[in-house]
Amino acid sequence: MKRVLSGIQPSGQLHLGNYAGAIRQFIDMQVDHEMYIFVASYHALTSVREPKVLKENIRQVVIDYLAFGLDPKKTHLYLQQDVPQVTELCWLLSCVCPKHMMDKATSFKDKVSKGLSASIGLYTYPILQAADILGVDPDFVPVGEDQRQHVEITRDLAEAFNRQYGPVFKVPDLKIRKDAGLLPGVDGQKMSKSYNNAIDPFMAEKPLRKRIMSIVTDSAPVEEKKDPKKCVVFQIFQAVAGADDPRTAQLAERYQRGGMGYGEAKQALFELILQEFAAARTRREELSKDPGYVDEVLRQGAAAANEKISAVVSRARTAVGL
Ligand code: AQP
Repeated sequence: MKRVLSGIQPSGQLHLGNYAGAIRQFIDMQVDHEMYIFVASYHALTSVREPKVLKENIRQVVIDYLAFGLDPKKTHLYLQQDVPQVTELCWLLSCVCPKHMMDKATSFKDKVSKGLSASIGLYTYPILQAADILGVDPDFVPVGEDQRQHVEITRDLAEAFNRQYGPVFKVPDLKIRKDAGLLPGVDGQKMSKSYNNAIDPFMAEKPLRKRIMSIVTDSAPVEEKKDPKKCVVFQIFQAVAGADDPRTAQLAERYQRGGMGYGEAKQALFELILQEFAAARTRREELSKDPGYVDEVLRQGAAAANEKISAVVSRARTAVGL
């Protein structure tokens, strides 16, 4: 069975971009892959400086993973801090990482330009990510489009290490859903936990509707024919329903025909989200009341991940002469 590794930072509430770009792939792949999915808590230290907030975020990401449909019988779910050998692996990889490899990473510049502090942790973040990935010898890394460059850096680092020390790391393949580009947020920029533009499908109905009604649109009048591909409301609808879903084709047709205002499209998106995530919303409430179950899932997930990473770190230590 092919193995899969991916993670999400607990840097805020998960959103439809995380779902469309990453989590939906995890749910599809867990059917016939060996899955390692984690909460990237060390990574979140590059942006979250409030310990209480970080703790709550970490717990919420686990609950949300489970609510969205990750099944602990098929997926090893764990917290990054419960697998601390990733930091040793990160160091071993840092020592074969040329500085220019980090200089070219665009996410550092993007995040600093959006106000994050330019820490060394943020700068070398892709090396820790490479350690997370290479630590479990995965075949595939499913991520959203914005993570493409980071997974390519992981591949480059694995190859650099293998060139120097012999074949220690398996070089994994990137997996990006063909129909999922980068999902825009309510302001039309990349939907992101930290840009205050995200749609959280677990919001209470009233604020959820308000959020959806705030999505930016152009000022085209109701009667005008519209290009669905240029509209953020449609892009989000398509990401939730799926590109091949008849509801997506129907809405596209309404745009193209004219006679539909953006308010109507937003209402359709609101109803779609409530419908698509009804079961997840109920599950999330139940999980919030069962901390013992969540703890046990994490304990078992960490045990499985630690077993894998111990073997990889041991291989890497021997290779470098430690
Ligand atoms: N807008 C998006 N469209 C498609 N995929 C997305 N992902 C994130 N935003 C979108 C995918 O979700 C996974 C989680 O990523 P992460 O938490 O490690 O970091 P990120 O990509 O930086 O996510 P955010 O929400 O933007 O977090 P912050 O605000 O903390 O930077 C990844 O697979 C990502 O591709």
